Amino acid sequence: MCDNNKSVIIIGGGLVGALCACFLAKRGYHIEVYEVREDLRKCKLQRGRSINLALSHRGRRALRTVGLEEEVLKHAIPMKGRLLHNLPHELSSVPYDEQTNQCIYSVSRNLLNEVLLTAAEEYDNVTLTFSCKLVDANLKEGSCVIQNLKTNETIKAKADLIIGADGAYSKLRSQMQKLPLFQYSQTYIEHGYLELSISSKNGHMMIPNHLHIWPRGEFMMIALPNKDGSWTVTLFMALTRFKMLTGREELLKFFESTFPDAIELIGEEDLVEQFFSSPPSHLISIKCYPYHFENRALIIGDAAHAMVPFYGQGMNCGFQDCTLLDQLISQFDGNFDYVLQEFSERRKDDAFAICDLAMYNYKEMRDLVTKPSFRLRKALDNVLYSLFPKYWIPLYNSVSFSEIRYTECLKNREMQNWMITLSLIFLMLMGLSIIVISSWK
Ligand code: FAD
Ligand code: EGU
Repeated sequence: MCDNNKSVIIIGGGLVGALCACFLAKRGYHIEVYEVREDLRKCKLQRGRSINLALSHRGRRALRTVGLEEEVLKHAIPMKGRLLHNLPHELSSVPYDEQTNQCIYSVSRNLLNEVLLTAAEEYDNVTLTFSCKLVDANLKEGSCVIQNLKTNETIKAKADLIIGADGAYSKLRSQMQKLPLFQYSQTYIEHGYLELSISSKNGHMMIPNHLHIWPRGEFMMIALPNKDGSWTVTLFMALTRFKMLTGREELLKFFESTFPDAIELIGEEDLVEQFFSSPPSHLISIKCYPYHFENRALIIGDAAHAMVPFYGQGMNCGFQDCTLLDQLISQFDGNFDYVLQEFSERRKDDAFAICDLAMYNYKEMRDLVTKPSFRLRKALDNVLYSLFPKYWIPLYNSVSFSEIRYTECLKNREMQNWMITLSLIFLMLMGLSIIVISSWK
């Protein structure tokens, strides 16, 4: 470990905050992490957002760099393809990558968070403080006001750098929003989500090692496997539609017509119980810029770029923030003046691109999944990919299985669209000339 006298405060001991602590601890910075919740390793309550997540290439790279990939993958379940539940009662499997058998992994959010916190705590130069909330920050001074929720005391903490990894509703970002020239935009989408579960008792009815999808246009369900044989199902639906399902009868009627096979999987009683036990959650997409203030403050993860979950990239992208930050610290020899500025410059377009891609997918999913033209495109993508694996990489593939910058993934996609359009025009002209020539004769 190198000797480094600089101090860093990280706000938020969630996935990205805890990982960032590991990255910076390796470099010898003195780190204090403040997390508003209790230590989740001590209170085994499950609450909040998605119980499991899809981990892919970008996230794995970051974990590998801090030496945690193996440990995490031990507890993860590989998903080698999607399994579509189409109506009526038709299942089809669509592998992620037939060429190289790459897969994504289903990991428990809590387990991942535990592994990261424990790894961070193992460094002498890291202290984790729970039940402590950032309530105010003075960016110019590099100080923050932290409230201990147990004792109600507030303290003022100072550091060379304050990193906000405090999620989509970031308090540190709200301080940055007061600065001149700070750009900010947020969108709530019409859809909300609700988590249901398929017990380990029923889990055997699900084809293993897949991400299960029930695509229905206006509605969608996704299920990811858990280590104990159970599955976590996420139902996405317009919030207004959730409101319409007020009683047992309506709910079961809705499921019978929309997700008939899911009733048996979840279990009728469990479905009713789970559905009404908690309100649906909303989904927000946030873009902002810049991510830093002078050499004093930086926001990363959802605090910097919250996205809708329809690409499975939120955490992966946040983990990639840590990789980038680490690379920039190397490149600029730990000079935060350059590191932070460069971070904002380098990350902006990519963060905006993945937010756009995720939002685009939200829209696409609703009307395209069931359309033949969409399937045709998917099939075409795969044929071309198998013919030219280096040159024709389908979009989801470059997003989930490469570290190609998100902006490049998007550009690639646009280029591919052009090539398809041009080929179609070419084919039509060929066809036309054949008709013209043959009628001429
Ligand atoms: P968070 O996980 O929100 O953590 C922020 C932390 O900061 C929390 O622990 C919070 O308690 C703490 N905090 C907040 N305010 C304060 C404060 N004032 N003071 C102190 N602490 C504070 N991503 C994927 O990569 N793959 C997926 O499959 C996937 N699926 C998803 C499904 C759904 C339904 C949703 C909603 C999201 C999904 N995501 C997925 C996105 C992923 O959940 C987020 O991108 C990720 O959790 C971001 O991590 P974070 O650490 O930046 O923020
Ligand atoms: C949504 C909610 C399937 C976890 C996008 C695929 C997601 C995840 C897809 C959630 C879909 C949608 C991709 C991955 C992943 C697919 C992807 C979406 C994980 C284009 C826990 N999405 N998700 N695309 O290809 O690239 O399988 O809650 F249904 S992983 Cl919406 Cl790869």
